[in-house]
Amino acid sequence: MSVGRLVIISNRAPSVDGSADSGGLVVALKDALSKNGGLWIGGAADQVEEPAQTLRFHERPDFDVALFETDPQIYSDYYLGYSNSVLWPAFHGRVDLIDVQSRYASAYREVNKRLARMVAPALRPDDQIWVHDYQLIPLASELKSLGVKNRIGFFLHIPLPDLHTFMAIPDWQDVAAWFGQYDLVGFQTRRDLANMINIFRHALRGELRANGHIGINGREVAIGCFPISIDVEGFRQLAMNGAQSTDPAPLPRLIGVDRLDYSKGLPQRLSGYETFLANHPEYRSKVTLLQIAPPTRDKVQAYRSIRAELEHLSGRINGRFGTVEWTPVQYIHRALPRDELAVLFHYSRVGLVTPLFDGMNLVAKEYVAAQDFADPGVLVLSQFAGAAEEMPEALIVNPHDPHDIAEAIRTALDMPAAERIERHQALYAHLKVHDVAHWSAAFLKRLKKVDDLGLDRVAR
Ligand code: ADQ
Repeated sequence: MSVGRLVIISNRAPSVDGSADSGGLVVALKDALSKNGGLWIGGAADQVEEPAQTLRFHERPDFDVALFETDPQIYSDYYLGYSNSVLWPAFHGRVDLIDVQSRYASAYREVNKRLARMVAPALRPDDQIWVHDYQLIPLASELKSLGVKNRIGFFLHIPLPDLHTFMAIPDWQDVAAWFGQYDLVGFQTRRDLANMINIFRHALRGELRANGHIGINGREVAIGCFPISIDVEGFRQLAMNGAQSTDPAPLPRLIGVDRLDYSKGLPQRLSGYETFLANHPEYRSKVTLLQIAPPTRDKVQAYRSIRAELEHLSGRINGRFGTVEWTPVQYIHRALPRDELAVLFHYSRVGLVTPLFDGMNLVAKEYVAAQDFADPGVLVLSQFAGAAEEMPEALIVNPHDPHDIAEAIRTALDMPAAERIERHQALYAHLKVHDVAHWSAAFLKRLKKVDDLGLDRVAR
């Protein structure tokens, strides 16, 4: 059968005029969307007191964008509340940070239900639907209850925790059942995939089939691992072009670039750097750590706390080791343009990517893409970043152990050029093939296969 339009649904839509398309997901999906007159449905940037009851359509030359509006209070309970104060901490293994409020759970269900009511009339029978991320897990269930028959795929950008952590979510069986309503559920890693199988088994008596599908109550759910990536060539070009007109860093530099989020292990990273300076006095005044961490979700208490903790820690390290001429930690808390980031990565001797738990972590891939082939820097990568499954040639660390981080920093700084080149070549060779276009093509191919299989079943 012919493939119809691709319909992407996500919490935030791309800009309606294409002006802010540099984000990875838009770049990744642009080609697939423009091929068959695609549609991207997502939340409007601003909430309004009297939201429209239908989608607002905008035509772009490459694909259409349809926005949905939400009331500010409901949006806050859905987005900051259930999505980012229940699901985000639970899925990142921080059950201590879950903030259970019944109005959060009902807003989450309500937004998904409303969205489904707006989306259903806009669909055509041969549309392929691809829903993104944890804000929209119930959407397939809501669409199907409205009679939508299209195949629906889902991709989870964040990690899926183990069964017992998942069970800390109130009504966790409902969340598992929502996943079970998709035709294809995609994850970043084999780790997440194994957790899904276990959760399906316990919550829904799911049975793993030989073809990798899970049988749930007489229907089949395909699951798969599709590690997301970046526009490798594009990012490399940014770095190389920028480097031509920029000077290298005056001292060997360590770099960290993260949204300010407790999952990113920033205090642990700074402790690791502090341990490194304490244990290796010969490096004092010889290196700097540049940490770029723009605040996000700062209406949520846990995010305000992490910011205060980081400011305290960087101040302490600078106070303890700094001199009139040398500042050990430079801490910038705002976003930088991508071309500036690319050059900063290019001229940094060590990339520090040490999350406590992360779906993938694109910074790890950007750092590798931005390196000079002849004199590359070294990636220090947490064993808990999804990226660690694909990047074994990085120096893999336990982000909870400051001594492990400290020793990896020393190893990276002392590493001979031949070893740096060898490790980088292996990392880059993998990355070049497994870029973001590879990711979206793999997911869509699998969704199409599920679609074809499903139609076969009906035909027989
Ligand atoms: P994030 O948690 O946002 O994404 P990440 O994968 O690292 O994490 O992506 C962050 C992006 O924002 C990168 O492209 C990075 O360069 C950029 N960025 C970070 N700090 C910046 C700054 N100061 N200025 C400018 N840009 C900055 C979620 C999941 C991840 C998963 C992605 C994609 O949490 O695990 O890899 O989605 O699926």
